[in-house]
Amino acid sequence: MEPAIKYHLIKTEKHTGARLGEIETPHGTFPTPIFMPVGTQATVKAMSPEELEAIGADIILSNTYHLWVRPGEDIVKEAGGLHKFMNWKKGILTDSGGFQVFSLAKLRDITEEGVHFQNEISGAKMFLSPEKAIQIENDLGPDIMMSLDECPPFFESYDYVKHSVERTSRWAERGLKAHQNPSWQALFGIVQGAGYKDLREQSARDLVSLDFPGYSIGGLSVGESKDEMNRVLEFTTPMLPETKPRYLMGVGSPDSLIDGVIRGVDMFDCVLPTRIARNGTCMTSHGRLVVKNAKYARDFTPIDDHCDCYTCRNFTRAYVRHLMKTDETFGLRLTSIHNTYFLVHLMKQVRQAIQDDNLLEFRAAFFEEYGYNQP
Ligand code: PRF
Ligand code: ZN
Repeated sequence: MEPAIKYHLIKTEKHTGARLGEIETPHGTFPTPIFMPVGTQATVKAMSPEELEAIGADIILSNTYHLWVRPGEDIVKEAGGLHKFMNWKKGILTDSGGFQVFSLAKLRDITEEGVHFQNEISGAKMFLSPEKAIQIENDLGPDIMMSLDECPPFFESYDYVKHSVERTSRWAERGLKAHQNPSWQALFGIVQGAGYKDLREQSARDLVSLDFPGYSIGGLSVGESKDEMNRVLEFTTPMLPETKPRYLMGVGSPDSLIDGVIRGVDMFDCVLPTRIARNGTCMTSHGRLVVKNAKYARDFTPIDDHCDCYTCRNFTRAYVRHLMKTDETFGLRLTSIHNTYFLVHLMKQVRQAIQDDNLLEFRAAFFEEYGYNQP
């Protein structure tokens, strides 16, 4: 059987582990490394699919957990799947729901069978098992789906993380068995293990032996330092097959994207650009800009003079500030479009730098201009 997705490694950058590649999916082929905007509720907040496509987004992330709770995967299935339901014609990846249950539900109980928790909206008792997560994802119909995993706190004890990793491996195997559509939906396994090298190794070994079409790296950007994250990535990516894509979950600050790519990561997602956009914070080539600040009241220049997005081509800081100050929804659209464009465009520049074998120079110049400390 042909796999649902195909990864082609085009080249590895000369001085780093950065990979230029391509992923073929049933909804188009996209270049890697790539940033995936987050559309939790089957919408990337404040943006239409047409706007997303104009920005250059090729694949978005959505959430099993949220769509299971509302409107229910049966309704999405009846609509003809998530692509039809939301009218998005390019790639979709869904997270499995485990991480959302762990971060959102107050009352929860993890057992070998799965996770019991209370729905925050209705108060109803719910149960998510590895098989249930797969059934929901099969019904939603994304191109790429995730196994149910447990994401333990980064500084959890070795013993706890060891048992957790072993259970996540068993859950991955159960999910693989339950998967009904391997010919058109690619199921990824998720490597866990917190900061413990041997546990990351055990997790990677277990999952690689199950031969997933791609591997996610979970359990990072959960409160540890950037140095810690880079240290873990540095030893984890070499444990994964060169022939499959690697996806670092929930990471999207510009510095972490670049540092992840340098360590061999191919895919990223994060709510960061859209979330901060809605409170008026813009990412620019010169660092973060809080557009609501009084100093922009009479600033008739674009948010970012280096940016070619719809917002920067057509509107000024003064105007966007006014919209944000008056709670106009158009303001949210303009800042969301700009920030999403910024990260999608950053990854385009990163791919060019890999092509040109000058990613470290690109990093140094970008960090300098953005105001990050080096190295
Ligand atoms: N597991 C899953 N989703 C996630 C994570 C994880 O570890 C993270 C951690 N950064 C974000 N989203 N399933
Ligand atoms: Zn812009």
